[in-house]
Amino acid sequence: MKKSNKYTVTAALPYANGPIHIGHLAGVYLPADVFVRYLRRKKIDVIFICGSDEHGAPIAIQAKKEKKTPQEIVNKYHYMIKDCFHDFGIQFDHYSRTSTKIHHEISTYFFEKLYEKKKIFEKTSEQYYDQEAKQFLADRYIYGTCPNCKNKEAYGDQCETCGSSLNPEDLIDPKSTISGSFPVLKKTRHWYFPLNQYQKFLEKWILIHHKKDWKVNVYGQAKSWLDQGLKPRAITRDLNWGIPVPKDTGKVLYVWFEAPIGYISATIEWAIQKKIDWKPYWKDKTTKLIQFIGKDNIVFHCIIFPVILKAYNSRYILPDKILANEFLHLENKKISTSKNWAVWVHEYLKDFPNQQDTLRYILIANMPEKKDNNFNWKDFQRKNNTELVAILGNFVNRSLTLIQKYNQGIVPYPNMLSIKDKKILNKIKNYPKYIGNLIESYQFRESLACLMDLARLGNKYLTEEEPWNKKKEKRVSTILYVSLQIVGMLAQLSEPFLPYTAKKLLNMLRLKTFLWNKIKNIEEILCPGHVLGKPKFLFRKITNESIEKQMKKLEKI
Ligand code: B3M
Ligand code: ZN
Repeated sequence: MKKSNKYTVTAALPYANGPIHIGHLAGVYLPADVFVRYLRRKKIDVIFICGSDEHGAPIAIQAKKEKKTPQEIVNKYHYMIKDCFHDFGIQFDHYSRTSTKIHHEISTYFFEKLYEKKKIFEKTSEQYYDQEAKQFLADRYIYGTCPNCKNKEAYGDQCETCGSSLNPEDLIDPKSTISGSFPVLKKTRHWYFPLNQYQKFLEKWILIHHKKDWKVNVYGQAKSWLDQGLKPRAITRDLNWGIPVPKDTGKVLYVWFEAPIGYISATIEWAIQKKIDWKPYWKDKTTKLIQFIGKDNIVFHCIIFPVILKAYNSRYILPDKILANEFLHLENKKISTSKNWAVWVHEYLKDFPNQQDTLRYILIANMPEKKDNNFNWKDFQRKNNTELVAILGNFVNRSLTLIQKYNQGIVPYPNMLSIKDKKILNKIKNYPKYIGNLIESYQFRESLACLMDLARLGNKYLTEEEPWNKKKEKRVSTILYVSLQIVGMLAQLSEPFLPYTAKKLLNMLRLKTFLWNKIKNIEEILCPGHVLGKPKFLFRKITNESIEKQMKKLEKI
């Protein structure tokens, strides 16, 4: 990892129009959380920023559906989402929201500055208008067939199937999502951002500078947009829910103009609370900006937000990495919030109390890093029972139970180490580097698999050495000493992935969390004479009944 003073890590601001589901976690929030937890263990100065995206058509459409005001909708879901992330162990430094005064002020200031610098221009054009609803239609107020992948429910600003960004006029057979009617074209005036003037800058920044180090899916989408040639894009909307356009009535800032500015306003809000300077996190060129987003947000983060920062030109840093996973499906069908085809995280936490790490494990193990992947309840049960319980949990429990039985819970002196013992003790010292390198290259599935290899290595060693059949021999102490070093390493290295398990295990071992670099260089994690705590089971089996209950819930949909 190239030397950097600070890291600013952001996760896409979820629309506050509904709860969080497993697709959100696997796509955006879990990889970001693993990455930040790891940076924190390297004592890197990192801030982890997120918040609720509270404007735009998705909110107003949900408000209409629930017969509530947009403010009532965002208040309901903002707190639900914030609590859900907290209860699932996603450790943001600050989770804000875009309806805050500070965000309104900063977004308006960005707009005014761009206006003063003549970076935006006003244009009257014909836009789709719903004569029944008496409303202009943009973004999710209009849907139709995607010109690229023929998805019949593509929105006016993006297609959730192929992730491409669209304009309403791109849609085939457009219809109003409000009244279902065919819209007419009507004149309206908006402020536009001349994206086309930044074509050369973006080609250099993305196609040359980031050609090698951006994920293929991110680079590919950004490239396809650049290859089509950038066009001016409206940054205001004829809506009444959102951030008002200065000195203009009935118009608000386009949600995708202001929402990414939410990363900055949330940082400022956090820095004010902490009484520290926010600018190093956004204006120090040695700071790395790492952004975790959903696949359908790629263009907004690779093209629009960087260009706004560039045009604003106040030394803002640009994203160093933009990580977008592919989609996670549920029982081989696309997760759909509107059809309620989802595993809602708040419901999971109720049905499987204190089993956050089981879901963390399965979602990281199945993370759709390079292609869409699938979550199914049978696999959830199988991975928990045959990997977490039978390998990681079993190895730890056997080691700690035996040490209680044979040595009153005290780490023994190793006596004579065999060649095999020495090889294992040397081999486990490489795991902090193996796992760290994989996390630093954003290979989260691989890094978790590496952690499980360490657990398999311990389990295999204990099974082969059979200390329970050598009760009277000195060899037992050596076997348990080696096993405990592996247990200690697992306790230290599991934290970014399985924070609840790591905490439980470190308590049992009466160990503190070490810095990652200390684990790499330490001679032994558990020294002879160290008194261990009482062993408790780390995981419990997932029963057929609990899975059948989940399947029944899905069958009713
Ligand atoms: N609210 C997420 C979405 O498209 C969108 C992200 C904003 S990040 C600034 O569902
Ligand atoms: Zn499409």
